Amino acid sequence: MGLKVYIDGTLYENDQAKVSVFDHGLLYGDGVFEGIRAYGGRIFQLDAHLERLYDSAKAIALKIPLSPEKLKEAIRNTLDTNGLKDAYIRVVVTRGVGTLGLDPNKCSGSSLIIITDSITLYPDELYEKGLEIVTVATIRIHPAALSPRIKSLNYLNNILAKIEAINAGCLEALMLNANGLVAECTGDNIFIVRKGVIFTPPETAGILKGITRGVVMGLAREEGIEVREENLTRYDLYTADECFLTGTAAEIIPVVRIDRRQIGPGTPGPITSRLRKLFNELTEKEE
Ligand code: PXG
Repeated sequence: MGLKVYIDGTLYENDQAKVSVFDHGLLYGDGVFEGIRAYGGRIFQLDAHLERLYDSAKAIALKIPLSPEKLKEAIRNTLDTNGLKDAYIRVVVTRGVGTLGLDPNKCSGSSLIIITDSITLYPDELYEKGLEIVTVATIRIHPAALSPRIKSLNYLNNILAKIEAINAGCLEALMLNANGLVAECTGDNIFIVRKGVIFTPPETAGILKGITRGVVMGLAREEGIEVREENLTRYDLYTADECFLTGTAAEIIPVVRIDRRQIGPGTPGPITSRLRKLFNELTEKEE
């Protein structure tokens, strides 16, 4: 028996977990989602993920059919039914079944899906050796067009960037914003270290406000390391001592080459390694 998938209150066998072709999530990418991890049965940063999910939904005038408390129960129950301890949880809310036409008011009501599975974004060895990324021509979508703060089902902007990166022989893309400033990667936030200070682009650079980003900023500050949210250009990246990415799937991964230029000594830096250790310790204890 495969893993069970929750759809609108019912747990279905994997191969029976289906939605309508008239769901606006499929037809228009009209919906929102979250990617969450569980470590040893503990769901990491659940409240922060749910807050972002409800905010994403609110931003697109989408009603989530359950209260945050009931949604938490449904997530917990799906995870337990599948007997998963270390897992990746995908919560998806779609606009629901509607007519052919954009009008969300013609949809019968939103649908809630919970998938629990595993995820590996990058090969293990890259966490030791470091990742190579490349700046792509696809800019991050302008916040006035569609706010990157919304974790929507429409990921084409990021997918186009990912395709460019892969075509350039890299696993991840660096995306700039419409002003040419550093925004983020396709599924991760970016950080650099320069002279012992950590820098990361501010929300106003047009990024997803990553949960891992927030956790890592907190860990660094607890360690007495200064963290600044400042606009960055590629100059700042090229001249950095260290660079790393953060995300639920990637956790913390060192970056050692950007646009074929070596960053620092070309090996993961000491602050990156320290933060990775602290992050792992946190996931081993935090609910
Ligand atoms: N930026 C973007 C555009 C993202 O999609 C992050 C930053 C990091 O945010 P968190 O909150 O995860 O620290 C994300 C998150 C996947 C996958 O399937 C992608 C993400 C999360 C989980 C899975 O590739 N992206």
